Amino acid sequence: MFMRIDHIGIACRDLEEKIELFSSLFELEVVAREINEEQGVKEAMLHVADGEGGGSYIQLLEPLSEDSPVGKFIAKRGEGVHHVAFGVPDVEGAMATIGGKGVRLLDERPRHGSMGSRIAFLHPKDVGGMLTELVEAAKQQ
Ligand code: MC0
Repeated sequence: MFMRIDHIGIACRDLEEKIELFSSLFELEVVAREINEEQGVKEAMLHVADGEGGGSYIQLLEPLSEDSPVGKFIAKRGEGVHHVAFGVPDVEGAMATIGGKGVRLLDERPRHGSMGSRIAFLHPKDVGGMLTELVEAAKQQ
């Protein structure tokens, strides 16, 4: 079920500066930008590759406020890898399966994620210290 990495989320203080860094270092292109008020982030998706089930991306995240999840993370740990997101075909199914293994779900139901995806987070303390996101990519029209 957990068949691919959808994206790696990177917490950054200055989105434009880090877009410049990642696109010049790795020749990645920004394919989407969004402000997600519910998650408290301004973000950009940089395309890495396409694969079975969907693409993979570097996701750059700038907090909208200091008391948002990414704002608190930067204050505590500084900039860097914030979470790893697995692409899944059915996010409710994945939540039920992994919740059944005793992992705490941070979302009772899927929320809105990048590029029209549906997402849910797992508690980092139950996943070896890694904040984990489940992503059901938007269906291609
Ligand atoms: C916190 N902790 C982490 C962590 N954030 N561990 C690994 N990776 C992270 N990113 C650890 C802390 O160090 C602490 O451990 C413990 O978890 C509790 O953290 P806290 O700071 O006391 O508590 P909170 O209130 O900050 O909650 C942390 C929690 C929260 C992970 C539950 O940030 C959350 O619900 N995150 C899910 C939503 C999210 O992150 N949204 C932003 C990305 P110690 O040992 O010190 O007790 S939105 C996104 O990515 C969307 C746009 C998308 O992909 O489409």
